Amino acid sequence: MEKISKAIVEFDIDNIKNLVNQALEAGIPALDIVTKGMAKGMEIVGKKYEKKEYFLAELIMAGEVMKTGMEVLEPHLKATPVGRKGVVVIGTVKGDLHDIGKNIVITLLKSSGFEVHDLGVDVDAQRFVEKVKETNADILALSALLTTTMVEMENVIKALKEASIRDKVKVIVGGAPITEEFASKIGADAFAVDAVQGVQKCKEMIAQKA
Ligand code: B1M
Repeated sequence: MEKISKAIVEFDIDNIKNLVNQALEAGIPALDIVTKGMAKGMEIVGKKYEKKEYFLAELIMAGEVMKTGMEVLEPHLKATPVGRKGVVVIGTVKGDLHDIGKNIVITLLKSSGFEVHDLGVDVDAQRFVEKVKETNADILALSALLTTTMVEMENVIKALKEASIRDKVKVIVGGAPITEEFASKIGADAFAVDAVQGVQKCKEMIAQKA
């Protein structure tokens, strides 16, 4: 796992698939490889960026290495979904281009039986509203990684209210700068610290709706 984390920190894109396969062969669960291996590497990259040891180019390279590793892991994260749990619309809010965490959330939601509509990154409030209406979604999941874009989540909730559909859809928010306090301040229904908790909270919200 240390080697995997190091491969992210040192942008070893040529080796990441091998290392991930080795970890799988050693019996390490795919989800642990994501959370205890690759995500740990990303945390180190983030710290190096804060200390100005790394710059934007390094963030991009680390992101590419993580995505390459995820290509190997995704099929292993996909369990056979049992039944249809509910419909989720998900996206990264306006102004924000981070999608690695969101994509992990999507993989786990799908493998738990949710029908997921991914709007991608840099999604404006109106687009979320349109997609929720179009799909009759049970849950709207918003992701933000920047302190400058997390405020956009509140605008999405306002837009849902303006469209008179706030009571028809549960809203869950996640991403590194998001806290429980922030979620309740902006009127979200739930907050998730990571992808596993995100899926758990989505299941709970569907159970409450039923
Ligand atoms: Co960016 N970046 N970045 N970056 N980047 C951070 C977020 C930063 C914390 C780095 C740092 O300074 N330490 C910092 C934000 C500071 C702040 O706002 N306080 C930052 C910055 C400043 C920037 C730029 C402004 C840099 C610049 O241009 N000068 C720029 C902004 C671009 C923009 O968005 N407009 C930028 C750009 C980028 C890249 C594009 C190069 C790249 C992203 C590539 C991509 O996503 N395709 C990138 C990366 C890779 C990072 C770091 C290093 C890693 C993010 C990541 O993928 N983590 C990041 C540092 C860090 O987070 N430590 C950083 C791994 C991932 C698995 O975790 O995304 O947190 P995470 O997702 C988790 C949970 O948060 C949660 O579950 C996920 C899985 O467990 N979760 C949800 C997320 N969404 C959820 C939704 C849910 C539930 C749970 O709903 C149900």
